[in-house]
Amino acid sequence: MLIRRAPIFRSSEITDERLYLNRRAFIAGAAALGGALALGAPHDAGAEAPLAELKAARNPKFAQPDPPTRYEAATTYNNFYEFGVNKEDPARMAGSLKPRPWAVQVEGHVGKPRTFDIDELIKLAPLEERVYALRCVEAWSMVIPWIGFPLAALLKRVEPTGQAKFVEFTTLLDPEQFPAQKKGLFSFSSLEWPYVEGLRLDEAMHPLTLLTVGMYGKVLPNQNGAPVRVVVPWKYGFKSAKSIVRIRLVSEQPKTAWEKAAPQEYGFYSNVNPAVSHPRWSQATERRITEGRISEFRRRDTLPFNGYADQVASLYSGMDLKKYY
Ligand SMILES: Nc1nc2c(c(=O)[nH]1)N[C@H]1C(S)=C(S)[C@@H](COP(=O)(O)O)O[C@H]1N2
Ligand SMILES: [Mo]
Repeated sequence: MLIRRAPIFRSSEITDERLYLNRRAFIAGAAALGGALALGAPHDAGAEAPLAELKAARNPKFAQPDPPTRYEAATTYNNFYEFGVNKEDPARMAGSLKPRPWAVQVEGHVGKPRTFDIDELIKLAPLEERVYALRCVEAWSMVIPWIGFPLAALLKRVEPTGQAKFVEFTTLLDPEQFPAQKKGLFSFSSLEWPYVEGLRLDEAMHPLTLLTVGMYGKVLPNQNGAPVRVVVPWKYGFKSAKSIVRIRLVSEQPKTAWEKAAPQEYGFYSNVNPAVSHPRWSQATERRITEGRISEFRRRDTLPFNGYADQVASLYSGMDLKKYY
């Protein structure tokens, strides 16, 4: 019999962001008065280095009714388990990640396998800015101006063969850069490393699926997945793998890190679906973390496919989305 790991996302994590951001606001206020360092605010010098600007024209086809999430929230309230399981860990710890030099291997069932240096990869197609909502499985969401180009542009370049049915994404494995990958550092078991995610080929080729290299007019902060990640806006956030080193076209459905950890909780498809609850909490509503004060986070109804149903529902016609969660 398989020994099932304990579920990793704790139910407490789905309600604690108010408290968390209140503490941030308190620290920021204290800093204005007398210096955060004197108060022992957690900061890692490496994560504070100014980021290079990355300009891209906004694509007006991808807009959101809500204003963007404050940059401060989008870069200090993160899930990136390679840096630890707490929301503040990535911003605090991400200075150890070195996003240059960086190579991305694109391989598998393709006519032209190739390794791209990150600086060539960025130039493969025109960069554009798209405002997408990203809905975390923990029932919060953010509105972020991402910068990138459709993943399809990269995939077409390597010429997928008829055997390619799925695309597998693999995050860097390097305990020197990702402290939580060090064995024995944590008393509980987290995910199996490296982080692996996957999409069906048609999902990966869909024009909404963005190969992402920046946000808010800058290159990606380390804690958001530098130097390159995907953003798949109609799926729960964990499908959007960060700090990718390998993209492999395969014939079988990849085994993802979250499925291995808790298959009853995190399915392969993970399309945002208010009608299908997570076993431990509802997915019917979410808190959208926007620009407002903490007290203004609005709970809103979660939309099927996170509001992108018009564009993607047809990918799943005839499929039982309760079964393929
Ligand atoms: N490699 C890796 N990618 C990851 C994660 C992770 O822990 N490791 N967390 C995922 C989850 S759960 C979410 S919600 C998004 C968060 O992206 P953001 O921090 O840029 O908002 O990243 C996803 N990508
Ligand atoms: Mo998430």
